[in-house]
Amino acid sequence: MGNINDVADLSTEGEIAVLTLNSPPVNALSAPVREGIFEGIKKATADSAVKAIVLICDGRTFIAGADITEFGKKPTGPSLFDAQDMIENASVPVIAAIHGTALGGGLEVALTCHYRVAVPSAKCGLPEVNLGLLPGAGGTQRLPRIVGPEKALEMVTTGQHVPAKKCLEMGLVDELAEEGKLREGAVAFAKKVVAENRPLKKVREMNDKVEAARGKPEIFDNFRKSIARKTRGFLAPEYNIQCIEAAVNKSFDEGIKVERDLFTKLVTGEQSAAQRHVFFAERQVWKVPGIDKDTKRIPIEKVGIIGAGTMGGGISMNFANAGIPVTIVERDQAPLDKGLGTIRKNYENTAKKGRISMDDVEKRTGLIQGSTDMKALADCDLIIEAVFENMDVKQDIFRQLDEICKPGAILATNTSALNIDEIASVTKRPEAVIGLHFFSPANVMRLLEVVRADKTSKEVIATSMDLAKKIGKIAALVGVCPGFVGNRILAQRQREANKLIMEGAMPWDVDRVLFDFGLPMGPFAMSDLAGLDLGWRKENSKGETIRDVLCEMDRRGQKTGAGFYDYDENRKATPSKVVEDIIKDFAEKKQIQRRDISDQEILERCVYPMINEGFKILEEGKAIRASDIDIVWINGYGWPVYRGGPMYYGEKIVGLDKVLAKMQEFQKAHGDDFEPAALLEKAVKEGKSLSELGY
Ligand code: T1G
Repeated sequence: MGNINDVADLSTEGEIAVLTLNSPPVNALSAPVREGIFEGIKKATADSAVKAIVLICDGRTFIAGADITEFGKKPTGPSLFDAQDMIENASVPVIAAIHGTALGGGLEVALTCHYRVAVPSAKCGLPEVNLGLLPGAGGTQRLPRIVGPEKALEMVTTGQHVPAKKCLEMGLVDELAEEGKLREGAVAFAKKVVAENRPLKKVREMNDKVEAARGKPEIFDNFRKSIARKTRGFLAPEYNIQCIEAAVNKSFDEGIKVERDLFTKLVTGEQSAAQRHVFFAERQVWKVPGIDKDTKRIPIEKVGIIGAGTMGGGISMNFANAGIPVTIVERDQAPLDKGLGTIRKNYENTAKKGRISMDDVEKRTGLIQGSTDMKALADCDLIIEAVFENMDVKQDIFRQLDEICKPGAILATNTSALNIDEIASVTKRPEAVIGLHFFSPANVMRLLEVVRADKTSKEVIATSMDLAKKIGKIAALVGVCPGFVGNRILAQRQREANKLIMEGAMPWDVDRVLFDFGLPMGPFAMSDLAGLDLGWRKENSKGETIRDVLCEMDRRGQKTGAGFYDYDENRKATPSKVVEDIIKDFAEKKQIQRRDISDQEILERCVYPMINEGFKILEEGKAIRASDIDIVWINGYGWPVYRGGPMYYGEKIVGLDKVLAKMQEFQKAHGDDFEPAALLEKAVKEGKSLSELGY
């Protein structure tokens, strides 16, 4: 029967037609793929010899959704709905043959097929919520009709990829084919459907499960409560819930109307645009100019960690989780035993939550060995130093590593602040030195800043980026500068937050504004959580800062029941009159005339200097692209993904002209802390975007 178009081929096996799509990388529902389905099904059903049709994909996966790159563009060719109607109303059974990931529009296409067959390794899901969307091609109306409203609520608000075996149990797929034999399995299933004259099972007509939930609003009320905390600020989860509610309380076609209306609101909205930016940014961040698949990689089969403290322990767990043996070195046995004990306790706690088995606990702790002898690191492929922040101590360790470690080993430091070029300069192999800046807790936080030093080789960079992916991190390649990218930008916000509470705001005002903006916690609540005395020494305290005064008063944060806030026995924070008086007193001593400060000014004073610093980082070449900075702040500092990241927010939501104007206004009023970056001025002057300027 031959080619339908460049991405769709129709063939037959006896009375079974096989429509094969092949549109790399993920058979997304681009215009040609939609046309291929529409014309392919049409042609197959027009042939009276065809008794059933198998829809299958070549390449690594079944259809992984709508083509996200087409959003916002004028659609061409048959719509997705046209293609789906062609399938659902076909005169013969259509069987979806699923491998890889049937996601979003891909699963929605499969749900218009009359039957679904999958290989055991396949997964199905409706992850549109992760793009600030909802399944807009009938998924919110068909899924609950198969899996029930409760499971549908969970799937559309988490975007989880459900393994095929579970899909079979839920009725989402009708049969599992042998792994690697999907086509054979699907054709055999199709022949069975024909032989047994099975009906054209239209999911849209399966109403039992939705009708059974009618008149039970508590299903939705309870569900809303259960996800309120983790979906704070997001629009899409609530809209997804409203669609499932419509599936229960309305007819199929009325439900489809609700779905279309809400989908249109989301796809044209600010949040989804930001989340789609982040989707592509998370894929761009791995691409390093000058490094490609031909760049040599150093095999990493054994890792060494120096320091069994909080960071060293957490870092070790990442490698053990990936099955890579780790040797942790500490100067003395006691801190080593303590560190290894903490690692085991962390694993046991995870097992108690049912996320891993006790067998996993034994396997992973079994991969982590301790030693008090640096020579134990001699045969490691990568050594990560994670001791306290002191240049002399770190340089001494790197001199030793230079002597002990085998040629070709990567010597990495977990420093979050010190100059890695200075650390590398004490070794005879600076090309092997790199920064691997993990975030605490290191076994949980997804972000890894990979810090290239002046002499770091491409092999070491390429190997480090690949390794980051292997241990489940998202890595951004950054340059050596104070605070690298994440902390350097954080310092801008911290500085302004401290100035604002002098000028008239209170710590709880600043925290409220940033919390409402979508950050997980404001700077002052964060300091109370971490402990105000982190790095503070009583003997050096001169009472020159609010923090000094609070620590001297033993208000050291949550752990002492008081810090910037007062805390009750449940650690619930309340604004503190004591702190209010201290701040007013401080301002008076510094002859600062306090004034009313609006929430808008608090937000702009805290956020715009962050964006401006991002511009400086780009112009200095300390980050490859603007979206990498967004990835750092979203994955390391809790910047709300529905605001795209600081650089996206500045350019696409606020507008660079407004950011620049405000920076200039603040510079006049508050000094050169607000001096605009040259690249920001250039972008506004030339009316160019960061990507047009090559960032
Ligand atoms: N559209 C366009 N490009 C896509 C794409 C998509 N849906 N999915 C992946 N790509 C590109 C990606 O940018 C990358 O490109 C390459 O494919 C490999 O991806 C109507 C509205 C499928 C699990 O949300 O989750 O359907 O960087 O690096 O790690 O209701 O991609 O190589 O140039 O991620 O193996 C819903 C999104 C869409 C699934 C594979 N679907 N994709 O992961 O590879 S909305 C999704 C993924 C929708 C309907 C609605 C993953 C993956 P490049 P990759 P991977």
